[in-house]
Amino acid sequence: MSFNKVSVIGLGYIGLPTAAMFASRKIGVIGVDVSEFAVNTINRGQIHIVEPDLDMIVKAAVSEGFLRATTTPEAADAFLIAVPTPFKDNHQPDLSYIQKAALSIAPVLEKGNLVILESTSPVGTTEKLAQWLSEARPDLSFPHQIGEDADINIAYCPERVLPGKVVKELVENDRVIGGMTSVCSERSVALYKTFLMGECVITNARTAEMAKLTENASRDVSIAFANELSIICDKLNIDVWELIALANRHPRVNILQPGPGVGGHCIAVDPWFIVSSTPEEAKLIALSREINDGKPQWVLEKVQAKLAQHLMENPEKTAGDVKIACFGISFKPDIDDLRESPALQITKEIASTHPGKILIVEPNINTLPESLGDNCSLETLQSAVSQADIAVVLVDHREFKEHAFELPENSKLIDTKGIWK
Ligand code: SAJ
Repeated sequence: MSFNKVSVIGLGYIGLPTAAMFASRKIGVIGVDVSEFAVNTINRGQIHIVEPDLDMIVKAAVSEGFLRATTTPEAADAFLIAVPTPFKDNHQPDLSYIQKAALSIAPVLEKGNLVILESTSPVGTTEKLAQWLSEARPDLSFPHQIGEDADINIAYCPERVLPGKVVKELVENDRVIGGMTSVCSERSVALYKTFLMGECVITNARTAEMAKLTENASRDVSIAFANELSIICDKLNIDVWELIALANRHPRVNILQPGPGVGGHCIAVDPWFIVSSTPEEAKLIALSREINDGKPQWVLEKVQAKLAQHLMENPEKTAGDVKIACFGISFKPDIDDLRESPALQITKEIASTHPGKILIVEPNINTLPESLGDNCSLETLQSAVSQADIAVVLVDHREFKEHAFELPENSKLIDTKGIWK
């Protein structure tokens, strides 16, 4: 059952911290990534992603010789696959990264190896993985062929860590272990228990795949409810934040918070994997995706309406004179991650249509993405507050919540996070 060498395929937001965790328990780890930049950065003891505390752990793991990165897979006792599973234009899952990872490890697989898929995946992907591996290595036997006695063990064990708290949650969260056989599950538990303090809960691979999708779809549906409430309340002239706080005093009600939409690379993507397998049945899940994806457009319409109102009240001005300040462009508070960010999407849209200046406040970054045009500038909080004709709060960063701000007289506020109401 012991694992002397573990290989992690995909050194991104999940793979790298996981590799570092094994290495911190003095297990030799070979990290594999297609990006030479990522591999070189890690081999220097540095990290190419932003995640609190990860830099120290990687630095120690590399300098003590327990973590090494490479672009070509090598033999190991266990392989963990943590590559992206995006969706294609039609919301169908793109499994090509998993397939490529499988084909890349197939030549170095040896009898007795354990292969774990961690990437968020539609139901049935672990079975596909077993099929791809068995086609590439007909000399080895696999669980879908002969069950418990297979040469290679395969399991699906989803990651469930929260970006920004990965190092803590990787160790503390319970882990769902979906082995293709009970031997596959037992070996996976033994591997994770080398660093895990949380519990390992065993199920089958299909249920484990669906569990991961269900967790994120559940959060998406709950946020869609909050977002729908915010639109209803706006029409009925009710403060949605007060309303939710009141309703949440009920012992069995726990409504989440509305916002400018749902971002990130998980919650806005994973529910589509349920919809793609069962399009007729997954009605609420699909509608929730549409409600959350529609929220940025609703915010943009609010900005347009406030702009028109401001121009009516200030007839000496043209639209080019109006400064719009956007507070926050990351996908959620207190991180620098701009991927799939509704706040960035809204800001870009404003910047591409508004003839005046766009003042952007994002305390977690030093330079604006190039995709934002020349009319955008990165400002300090104070500077943007003092100049804004229209202030659009898009992210509830700590810095924004800590102070009460006086916007200039006559300026308009659109607060999608309810912090400056
Ligand atoms: N959001 C709201 N209102 C809320 C909570 C969140 O609008 O009340 C928005 C956020 O602003 C953000 C988006 O939802 O745009 C997603 O943020 P998040 O903090 O809910 O989740 P992620 O994407 O950072 O991480 C999620 C987590 N899943 C769950 O909480 C069920 C995490 O545990 C998963 O590991 C991760 O997805 C993943 O990798 O799948």
